[in-house]
Formats: sequence, structure tokens, C-alpha cells
Amino acid sequence: MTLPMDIAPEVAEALANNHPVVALESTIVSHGMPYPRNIETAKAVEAEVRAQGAVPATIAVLDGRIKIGITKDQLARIGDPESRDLVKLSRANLASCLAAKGSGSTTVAATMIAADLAGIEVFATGGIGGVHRGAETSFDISADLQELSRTPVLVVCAGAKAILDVPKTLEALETLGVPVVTHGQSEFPAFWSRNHPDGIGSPSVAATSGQMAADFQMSKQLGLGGGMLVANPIPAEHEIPTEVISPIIAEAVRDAETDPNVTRGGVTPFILQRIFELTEGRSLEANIALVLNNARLASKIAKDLTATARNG
Ligand code: PSU
Ligand code: MN
Repeated sequence: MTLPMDIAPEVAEALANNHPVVALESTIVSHGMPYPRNIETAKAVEAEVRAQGAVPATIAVLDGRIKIGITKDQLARIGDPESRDLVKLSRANLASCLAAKGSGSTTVAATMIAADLAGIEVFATGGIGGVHRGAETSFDISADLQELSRTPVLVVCAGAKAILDVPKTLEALETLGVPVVTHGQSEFPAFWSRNHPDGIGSPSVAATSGQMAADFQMSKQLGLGGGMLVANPIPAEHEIPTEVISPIIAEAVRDAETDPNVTRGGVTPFILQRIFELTEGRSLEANIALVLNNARLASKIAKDLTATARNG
């Protein structure tokens, strides 16, 4: 049986010719940003990858097929807030969605699985899922972390949002044996800010894309099997300093706890929307800037990896 997967012609050609390809996720479009900025951003990120000389492959599941690279109309469908048929897909529900010929947007975990099936090694996103605050009672830990330990895809993110428990997230990644490398600074970045308020040290640091590509090559050569997490701090001119964002995060978390209308699964979207309001939209602008920045670095790493593959 052949896989229910369609690779866009441009992506297939790049892969066949060992040209750099960068995978992009679709949950950030369906669940991560408000309409219509979500669609505009997805297009801008694809354009940024192209400008860097790589081919973008936005990944989603549509009508029972894994799409590696999507059309403008398909992107419009994923980003349409009225598209209620879209399921948020991770490892656990990917197969059943495909078997039922359903549709969904892919999280970091599901995008890694699909990218690996297609032969794509590098993937750019905004933030990964992680260990939630209060996980010691809720057990809410994103499947993204486990995926990083088993699927050989290098993921470029801007760290983890401080609405998560970032120290616990790094501990979990270490337990799972996931290499975590921060680009150009010793502290692990906190998404909207270059640094976490508690000053969390990164497990390792790399100054260049070439160094990260070499780390990943070595991991593959050793047959370690898993992926790698690259944390790329938001550019200074776009960051919201910790002094500004920390009290806002605290307020948004408090509001979520006291609002009787917030359901368990609705906590994160509520908090993000509240942060958007409290920052008067600045959080979204920062989010867009960091995704573009990650697309740039991921493209460079993808180019380094294909160059090594060519030169031996
Ligand atoms: N973090 C963000 N923006 C996002 C997500 C995480 O800053 O859009 C999305 C990603 O798709 C990530 C997913 O893989 O949320 C994690 O969801 P969960 O915690 O349910 O595993
Ligand atoms: Mn969760």
C-alpha cells in the first residue's frame, strides 16, 4: 500500500536533486494566530524560505492525504476560522484522521512525522509545545517533546513560551536525550523575549548554522535516531523585554484561572488572546518576526546539510 501522501512537484523536485527544503507546520496557522494575519504570515514565511534559496513545504492533512507543500487555496482553507472540520493533529491522532479521510493541521510532532516520511530534515516553527505549569498534577506534557527524541528532524524554534514551565521542559528534553542548541547566546530564549526572566542556561550553544548542521550530521552518523532542537532568540529589535511581558503573562494566567468560561483545552488559547490584548497586539508582531527569523536560520541549516551531502 502506498502512503496517503502528496508531495508538491516543486518539493519533490528539490528533494530528488538534493536541494534544501524547509518544512513548516500548519497548527500555527489554524490555532496559533488570528485571521487574517495567520495566512499572511504563512505566505511571508514561505517567501522568506525562498529568498534564502530553499524550498518551503507547509504540511497539513487534507481529505485523508498528507500534504507536503500546499496551494494558496489549501492555505486559505486551513487559515479560515470557519473551517471547523480541522483537527489539531499530533502523533496520537494522525493515523485515525487519515484512515477516516479527515482533515487537520499538524503540530510540531505531526509535522516532524510527515517531514521525515517525505525525506525533509529541517523544519521551522515559532514555539514548541512543552511541559505545562502545574504538570506535576495535570500531567500535561506536549507530545512534541517525545517526538523530538524519536524522529530525525531538526526543529528551529524561538524557545518555549513562558506560559509553559520552561525549566521542566528542558529537563524533560534532557531525559529524552534531545540535543538542545541555542543560536548565539548562552541562555535559552523565551519566545517573545531573548531571555527567560529566571535566566535559564541553554544545554549547548552554537554560533553558526554550519555548526548546527554538523551536530545533526553526527547524530545521524551515530544512529542516535532522534531529532534536534535549535532555539533561535527573537531579534532584539522585535523582542518584548521580560520586564514588560512577565507581569502580563502572570495577569493572563490569573485571568484564565478565575474565568469560569475557560475549559481545560481552552486555557492556552485564552492566555494567548489575553496576552495579545494586554500587549495591544505587540505579542503577535513579535510572534511573526520570530517565525520569519526561524525560517531564515532553518533555510541556512538546510543549505549546509545539502552541501555536506554533496561534498561527502
Ligand atoms: N506554541 C506556540 N504556537 C503554536 C504552538 C505552540 O507558540 O502554534 C502549537 C504548535 O503546533 C505545537 C503545538 O506543536 O501548539 C503544541 O500543542 P500541544 O501542547 O497540545 O502538544
Ligand atoms: Mn497538552
